Parts: sequence; structure tokens; C-alpha cells
Amino acid sequence: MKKILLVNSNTENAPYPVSPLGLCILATALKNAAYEVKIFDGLWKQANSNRQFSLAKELINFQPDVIGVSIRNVDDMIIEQSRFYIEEIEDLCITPIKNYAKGITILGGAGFSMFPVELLERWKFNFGITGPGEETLINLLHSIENGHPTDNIPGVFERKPNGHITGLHYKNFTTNGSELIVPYPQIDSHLNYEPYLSRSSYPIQTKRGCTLKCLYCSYPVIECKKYQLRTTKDVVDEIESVKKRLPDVVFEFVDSTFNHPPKHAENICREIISRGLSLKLRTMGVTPAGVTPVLIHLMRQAGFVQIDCTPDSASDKMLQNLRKDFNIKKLEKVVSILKEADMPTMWFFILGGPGEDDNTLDETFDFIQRFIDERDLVHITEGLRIYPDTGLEKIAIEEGIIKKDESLLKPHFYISKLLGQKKLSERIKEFTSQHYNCLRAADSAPPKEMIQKALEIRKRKNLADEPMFRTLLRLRKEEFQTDIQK
Ligand code: B12
Repeated sequence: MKKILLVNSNTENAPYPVSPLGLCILATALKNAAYEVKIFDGLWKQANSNRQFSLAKELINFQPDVIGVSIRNVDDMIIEQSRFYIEEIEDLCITPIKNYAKGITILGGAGFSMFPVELLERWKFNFGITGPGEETLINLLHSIENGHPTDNIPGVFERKPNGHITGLHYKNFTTNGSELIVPYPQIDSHLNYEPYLSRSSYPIQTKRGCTLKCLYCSYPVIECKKYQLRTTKDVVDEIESVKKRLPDVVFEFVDSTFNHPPKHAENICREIISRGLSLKLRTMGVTPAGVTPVLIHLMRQAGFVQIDCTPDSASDKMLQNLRKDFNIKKLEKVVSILKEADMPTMWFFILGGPGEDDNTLDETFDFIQRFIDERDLVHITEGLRIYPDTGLEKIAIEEGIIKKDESLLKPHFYISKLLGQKKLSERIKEFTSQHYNCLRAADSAPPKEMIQKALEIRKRKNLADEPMFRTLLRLRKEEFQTDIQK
């Protein structure tokens, strides 16, 4: 069982294609354990080309003994014209593997960790691994090779010959909070990184887990409820080594929430600053609760060129209902801290949660109008995607929106009954139509021509240091003003 093919099933290239960090971590760990590993990547590339054929060809040429498939995205969480990736993955990825009809088949990844039974049942793979995969996969392979039982390995699900599925979900095993040691993945040594270089960012994970209790969130199910931190030295050594190989790369932190716990984020910045590295950094998942002047100042010094800040709401009632650990007063402070540091920010709001009504919407819209810099982007999601094992799932069952034990693989959304989808949608459309910097999730992908124009302007005016979203927003503003004049 020495040859392993790892397949990246991700077919999404918006907002940009993301390189398969998790698979590269697995590949590194497997190589260190003396397996022969290949990664099949690139299903996201637009096209007509023979994508299915190329995976089929890879299988025939490589003749793997084990095929591991990463399931990251299930759907895009957008209520309007929701994109469900599972059928596409079936066509492009699962079918060729089924046709190959050899080898042990294993599923894993964030999407799989939320729906292990449904996906194993649907595709009839042999095994699935929930949670982080590198150690568990090697344990599983060793157990198979040595004829040991496989059904007591934490995180592993197994489809027995009679079709019965058993398993121990990773979320039920809290880590002991020990230091996180991951093999450096060196993504560009496992796959052709060229297509990611121009549009994407290089992902860096500084920790796993999430101790926050947000009502709707799936992160604790995927990564566990306790933090495991990498040492700052380890994280920055990795960044430094990537920077030597790919000097122009933008690094993006992919922790569930970058600034929680805040001290860890501060220490990472301090280590970068002390080494005098000249970096371009960005991150998603900045929680307002953890924003302090010290942290943002350090982030600026370390090289952060933009951040994603995720208040979700700007109504005290909704912040409570969503189980957020900050209030509107804190949010106002956050805005001034970010302004003071001149930190370009994309703001994320999710409207329509339990208790949302006209008044709470007014509060959020009012906040956006009064406080958010119009050069910053405001991203508004309509309705909340319901995930298994979350507080929102319980409420949705109580309110009869979903049934108990109903599969949530096909996306279901929660929308407050006090508004209903039509009203919520109308109110958001009305608001975004008056503010060029506010975009509904469904409209957030800029048209190709706009991207092209933005790229030309950036080149002509030498705007390489400006975040792309700001260039795009200026173009939207021009269009907006022309529309108003018409
Ligand atoms: C960072 C992030 C982003 C960043 C990515 C930046 C970048 N440069 O990579 C941004 C903001 C761009 C982004 C965008 C999107 N994201 Co996102 N993202 C994440 C997040 C927080 C972390 C992903 C990550 O890199 N983790 C770190 C790596 C190391 O972990 P990993 O890949 O999961 O791999 C480990 C295990 O899963 C496992 N494993 C992985 N593969 C395999 C395979 C096998 C065989 C085995 C055994 C194990 C295994 O082992 C790995 C190593 O331990 C996750 C939530 C989460 N906590 O996972 C959401 C998440 C993956 N995103 C999600 C979604 C929906 C999206 C978008 C579609 C949103 C949108 N509408 O735009 C886009 C899609 C982008 C794309 N092109 O695919 C959802 C997917 C769930 C769903 N509903 O489908 C998640 C789970 C968040 C959620 N809501 O729960 N995202």
C-alpha cells in the first residue's frame, strides 16, 4: 500500500482559487512516512477541457493503492442561486475514481467533517476521516497494513461490507491544548503553484480549533472546540522559507479566527517584525472582540495590507442572539481603531438570524452608513446556512424550519420569521442599491470586464500596494454615479 493519490475536488474559483493546503500537509506527512504520494489538482480551472479524462488518466498512469479525496466546499452558502458543489464533484471526481475500481478510497476535508455519514453513504467510499487528517490517515493506513482493527481510531468513519457506517467523530475528542506541530507543507513543491500565484494567496495556518460560541458556526465541528497553537517561531520560519521561494506572494492566514486568542496573533506579528521581513499579509476572520490598538498597530507593522472583519450584525439584540462576545459600543471602537491605523477592511454581515426584524436591520444599516469608511467594502449575506450540531440547527428544528434528523447536506437557510425571505431580500436590496460599497453576497463577484479594467488601471497607475477591492470599488462608484445621472 505504498502509492497514494490525493485528489483536490474543489471546483470553485471565486472569489479566487484556493490552493489545497490541507492536502499538501497530508502529502508531506505521508512522504515523511515513506509513502509515494501525488496530488491531483486543478478541477477549479475553468473549462471545457477534459477534466474528467485527466483524472482518469492520472489514475491509470499512477495506479494508486489508496485514493484520498478532499471535500472542502459543499455549497457556497448563498441563498439566491445557491451553488451546490456535490453533484459537480460527483461528475468530475468521484465517477473516474469509481471507474478505476481499485484501491482503498478515503474521504476527508472540512465539508466531509460536517457530513461524514451522508457522503460515505452517497459515494460508498471505504473510509472517511473527520477533522485534521495527517496523523489519523497514517494511523489508519498502518492499521490496515497490519491487519489491526480500524474502528477505534478517533476521527475515522468506516463503511463496513454490509453497508453499515460506524465512526468516531473528531469533534468529540477535545485536544489537550498541546502545541500544534504540522509538517511544513511547501505547497509549491507538491503541485504547480503558478496558477495560484497571480490570483490567489499563500495560506498559512497558525492554529486549529475555535473556542467562540457563535450560534450558526461550524468551525468547532470541523476543527474542535479547543485551541492548538503552533509556535510563533514555527509559523514565521514557514513564512520566511516560502518568501525565499516565492518573493512576490501575498500570505493569507486561514485560521478560523485570526485574532482569537489575541495574544497569539500579537506574538506572530512581533516575530515577523523582529525578523525585519518585508511581507504582504492579509487575513479573514478578524473578530471585533479581539481588536485592540496594540494588535492592529502590530498587524500594520508586520505587513497587513487588508483584513476581513466579521461583526455579522450591528444590533445589540442580534449580537446577543448570535452569541457574539462583543457589543455595539465595542464595534464603534473597532471602527475608530481601524481608521486610526488606516487598515483597509472588508466588513462581513449576516442578516436574518433569530429575532432579526425591521428595527434590528435599521440598526445595522445605520451603523454601516454612519461608521464604515466608504472606501471599505461591506459584504452582506442574506439568511444563515444551517449546519449540523450548531445552536442554529436546534432553533431551526424548534421553529419547524427543518425536521429533526433531516440531512443538511443540501443547503437549508434560516431566516427570521419576523421578516421572511421576501422582505429581508427587499430591504437588503434597497440598502445596497443606495451604497456602492455595500454588496449582497449574490452580487459580490465582480464582472470579468470590471476585473480586467481594474488590473489595467493598477498597472498603469502603479497601484500594486492598493488592495484589489479598493480599485474595484472605485470603478463601481463611477458606474454608480453614471447610473444616478441617467
Ligand atoms: C480560510 C478559509 C477561506 C479563505 C481561503 C483563503 C486561502 N488562501 O486558502 C477564503 C476567505 C478565500 C474562503 C473562501 C470560501 N470559502 Co472558506 N473557509 C476557510 C476556512 C476558515 C479554513 C480553510 C483552511 O485553509 N483550513 C486549514 C487547512 C489546513 O485545513 P483543511 O484544508 O480543512 O485540511 C485538513 C483537514 O480537513 C483534513 N483533510 C483535508 N482534505 C483531506 C483529504 C483526506 C483524504 C483526508 C483523510 C483528510 C483531509 O486534513 C487537513 C490537514 O489537517 C474554512 C473553515 C474551516 N475551519 O475549515 C472555510 C470553509 C472551508 N469555507 C467555506 C466556504 C463555503 C467558502 C466559499 C464557497 C464562500 C463563498 N461563497 O465565497 C469560498 C470558496 C473559495 C474557493 N475557491 O474554494 C465553508 C465550506 C462549507 C460549505 N458550506 O461548503 C467552510 C468550511 C466554512 C464554513 N462555513 O463552515 N474560505
